[in-house]
Amino acid sequence: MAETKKIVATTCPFCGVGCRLDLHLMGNQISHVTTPYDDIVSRGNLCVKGRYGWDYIYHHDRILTPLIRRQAQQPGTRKPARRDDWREASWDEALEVVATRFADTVEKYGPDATAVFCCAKATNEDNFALQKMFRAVIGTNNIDHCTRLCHAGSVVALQMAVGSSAMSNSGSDIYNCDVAIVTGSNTAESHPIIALQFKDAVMRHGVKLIIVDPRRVEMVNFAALWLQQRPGTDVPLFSAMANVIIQENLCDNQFIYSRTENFEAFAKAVEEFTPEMAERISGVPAEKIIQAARLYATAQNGAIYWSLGIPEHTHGTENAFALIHLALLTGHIGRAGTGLNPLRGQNNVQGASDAGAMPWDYPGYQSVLDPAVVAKFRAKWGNAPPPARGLTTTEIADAWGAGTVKAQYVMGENPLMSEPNLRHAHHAIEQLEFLVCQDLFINETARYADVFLPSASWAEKEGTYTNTDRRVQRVRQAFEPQGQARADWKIVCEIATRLERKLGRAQTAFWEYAHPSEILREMGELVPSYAGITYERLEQERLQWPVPNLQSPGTPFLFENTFPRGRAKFFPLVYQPSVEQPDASYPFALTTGRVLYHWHGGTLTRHSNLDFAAPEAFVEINPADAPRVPCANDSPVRVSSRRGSIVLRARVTEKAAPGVVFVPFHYAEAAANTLTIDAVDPQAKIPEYKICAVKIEPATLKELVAALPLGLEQQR
Ligand SMILES: Nc1nc2c(c(=O)[nH]1)N[C@H]1C(S)=C(S)[C@@H](COP(=O)(O)OP(=O)(O)OC[C@H]3O[C@@H](n4cnc5c(=O)[nH]c(N)nc54)[C@H](O)[C@@H]3O)O[C@H]1N2
Ligand SMILES: Nc1nc2c(c(=O)[nH]1)N[C@H]1C(S)=C(S)[C@@H](COP(=O)(O)OP(=O)(O)OC[C@H]3O[C@@H](n4cnc5c(=O)[nH]c(N)nc54)[C@H](O)[C@@H]3O)O[C@H]1N2
Ligand code: SF4
Ligand SMILES: [Mo]
Repeated sequence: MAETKKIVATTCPFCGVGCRLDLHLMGNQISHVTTPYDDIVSRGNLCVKGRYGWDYIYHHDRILTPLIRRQAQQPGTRKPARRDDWREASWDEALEVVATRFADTVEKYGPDATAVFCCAKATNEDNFALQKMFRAVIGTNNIDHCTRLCHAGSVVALQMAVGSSAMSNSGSDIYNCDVAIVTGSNTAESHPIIALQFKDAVMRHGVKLIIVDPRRVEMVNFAALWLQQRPGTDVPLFSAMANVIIQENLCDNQFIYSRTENFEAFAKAVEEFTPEMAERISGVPAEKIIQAARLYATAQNGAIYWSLGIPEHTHGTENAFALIHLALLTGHIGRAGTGLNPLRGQNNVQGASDAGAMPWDYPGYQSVLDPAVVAKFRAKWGNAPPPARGLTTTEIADAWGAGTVKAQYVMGENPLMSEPNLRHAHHAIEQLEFLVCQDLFINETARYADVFLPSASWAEKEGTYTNTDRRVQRVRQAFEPQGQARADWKIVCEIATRLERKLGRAQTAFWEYAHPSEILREMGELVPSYAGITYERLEQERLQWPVPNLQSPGTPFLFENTFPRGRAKFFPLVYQPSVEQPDASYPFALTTGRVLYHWHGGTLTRHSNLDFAAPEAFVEINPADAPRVPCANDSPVRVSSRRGSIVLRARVTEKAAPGVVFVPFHYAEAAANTLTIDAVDPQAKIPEYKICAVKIEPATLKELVAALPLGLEQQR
């Protein structure tokens, strides 16, 4: 019988741009993927990941049966498993083990001896259910996800300065502005379809881009002005722009007077940040800083877009403040074509945060410290933890090592590739008493697990993602889960029910959802900005929150008349250098990040055809620096920091600034996080991924090959 052909409209599972994907199906097989020309997000274009990168869902390494470790693991001697160390189990047995071990931990040590990593790749509904289980059934706020490793500095600064942490405008809003600052963003590789719109806006609509980035990223080719600063010097650089704007009276005084507070203290503090002082620290010529300040301040509509070059520092929160100040000084906020726009990374990191996958907030950024909020959630769910902040991702990993968190639940994250200073992270995870991982693959972290629960992929389940524009979009099931895989929210609800019974909790929290639309409805009842979002509406509309009621058309840009905290607030800043600076022993600054073809720890893309396009790790080094190693293009080198070393190939390129080398963190066999430092921003708790000190020495081909076979293969 001929297979039936059909097309299912869904949302891309990779990045926060959130392009629509039309899956062309032959039975259970996706034959190819397209996107409509009139789609509001993709506008007819997809990058290589959305177009071709989804084939990992059919990879033979995918786990489609629950697994249990044959041998019990003891704290302190927990070892990564090989294939033979697992046995297949029924769902009933695996779920029972997980519920029993968590219930035992809670009874023996209390709820805060458990913790959960939620998943910015899973749906709003998956994450809402998971954080609800930990709050309502277990009773802890030890709930976090990769947002901590990502835009945490931006989130904290925006919350403090304006009272809302999401992007104020949209990616495609670039067409409405005349000048945009784009900083700390390798947009062309990390948000490719937004980058395409930026390029189009430059080439056909006369938009001027001010690119501020230490690397010669592709967007520099489209820049009216490129400021190439030393990593870690954004506070003096952007504060000097503020200084110029005030000195030359390019401020919007009416806006400052009517909508902000603390301007005087800020203006005083910014006096010392002269362009000359910023030049000395950042290496950017004072003249260029002045030019950039004038260009942005005198624009009709000026926008700021940024990504991880800003928050991933020990002073990431201050970096974000320095950008926020520019918008507050000039009044470039609250209109189309303006705003403060942290480009969010994962397909659903905005949604997972909205859904409460965070230790300091219930769903909808309602503080865990507010007794009224706690009472509201307790009334709805029958139980809630006492008003105290839980641990963040980075603190949870430390608590494994300290033995205070004993049972860990990981849904779709890979801390043993994504955390900084991996040697420390490996040591910490060995101390756990119980670890359950729920994923599509046995990634580097799941190799340490006691129980593995196989999740359905995005193509096999229903739900919603919220993209970087705050746009809530449907994920639609194209075919039934393969093997015994189950949707994340279903797995969570099963465990929650069992846990309620074991812990003798009143069975008030309702876990019998028939469909994820019921979970979103519950979220809407608790989160005002989601109140008007329903699956029925999402069939017709692509709503951007806040959507306060069923009549609201959504909100394309925020802060038109007021800020959630009333007046926006200026924060006087001082310059603090990065924790680890290059010196005689470790003479290069290392910055880490992404390439177009790969995704984070590589679990997805290294199981995809995309791996053929970028199969090998590399370190980018400037041609002027290569003789210092010495190395030639493609020759093997050893990169070492005070924490570890890796062997990989040199890529000699002008994309790297002199003195600054770049390593992508996608490759297990040369994991960049072996090198990075685990110092964190004291306010946001985000690690300093964007600068540490390294040395580089020639290595042999033999040493390069010794790092193989690939980390992913070692498990066989
Ligand atoms: N292909 C691909 N795309 C992705 C991802 C992926 O893994 N692969 N991940 C997604 C996720 S979760 C995220 S959060 C985003 C991240 O998106 P990006 O932040 O664009 O990604 P990075 O590669 O980390 O790039 C950081 C940028 O900051 C610059 N930078 C380094 N140090 C500094 C500094 O001190 N100051 C400033 N101003 N800039 C600096 C770097 O040169 C680089 O251009 O990408 C998303 N998109
Ligand atoms: N050196 C360095 N380190 C970094 C960064 C950096 O710039 N430099 N960036 C940081 C940033 S911004 C981020 S966001 C983190 C990312 O860090 P992580 O979130 O730990 O990394 P991912 O590789 O995206 O892990 C996602 C996992 O989810 C699984 N998965 C995918 N879809 C689903 C699903 O629907 N359900 C379930 N249950 N699982 C699923 C995948 O198989 C994979 O194992 O890394 C951080 N680490
Ligand atoms: S830009 Fe992002 S959302 Fe769009 S196709 Fe590429 S990875 Fe997917
Ligand atoms: Mo991220």
